[in-house]
Amino acid sequence: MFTRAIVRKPCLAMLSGLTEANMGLPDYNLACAQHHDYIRALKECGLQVTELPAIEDYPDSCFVEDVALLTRKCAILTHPGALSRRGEVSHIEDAIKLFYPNIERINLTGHVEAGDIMMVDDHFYIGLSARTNVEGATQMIRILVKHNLSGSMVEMSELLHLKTGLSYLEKNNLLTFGEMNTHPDFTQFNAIKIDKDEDYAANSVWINGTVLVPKGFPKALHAIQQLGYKTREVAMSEFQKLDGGLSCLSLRF
Ligand code: CIR
Repeated sequence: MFTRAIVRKPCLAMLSGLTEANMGLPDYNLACAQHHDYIRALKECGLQVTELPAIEDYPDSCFVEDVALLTRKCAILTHPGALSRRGEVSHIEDAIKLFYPNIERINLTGHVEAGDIMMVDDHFYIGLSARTNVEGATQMIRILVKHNLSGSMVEMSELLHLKTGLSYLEKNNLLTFGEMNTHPDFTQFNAIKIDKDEDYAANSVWINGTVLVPKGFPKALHAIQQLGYKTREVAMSEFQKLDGGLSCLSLRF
């Protein structure tokens, strides 16, 4: 179960955020309204939400998930592969230290963005992407093991982040898309394959029995409901334009 979440308000500079989506520029006011509803959804799932202010210096700073990994036992600050995002780390540290007295960190030779990390109980799957390298993943696994957790590296070649194409919904259920549909590391799970025309919904988030699903993907929504989950749709169009999924907008712990 999760009890808390940390989010950061989108900044106006999000219009120059990193993206390969080719979906046009986000509408800032609509993004703020969607972010507000996202926070409401987290609260509906029973979470106490810490809302951090916007930071104009970092266009992608609302995607807080990438700059830290928060586990049951420790917090680990990452070292993002994207140069423009590295300065976000010290800002999230200020918020995290209120909840985790001892904070671990990935040091400079390694790159990790936690959008590449999927938690399954006490095990952490770490995708090797353009943003997370072997050195970063090796450091991450070393830290996890020190805290009696475990980690493994996942080869990938097509997705931005591991969780762009993968979401663990507990009870052995896994949403998969694209290269993750047949990935050998995940054959033990009950895979729910997301169709290509709804790929964005492969990033959905389980919180305390409810699954947050991006709005506008009816087949994915139905498939998740068929598994017996309560669902809550959240409009995400403005964040999708920046390659940002539902999970990226919060740290849940
Ligand atoms: C980026 O490219 O870094 C941001 N525009 C989107 C980050 C999305 N984060 C995630 O998937 N965990």
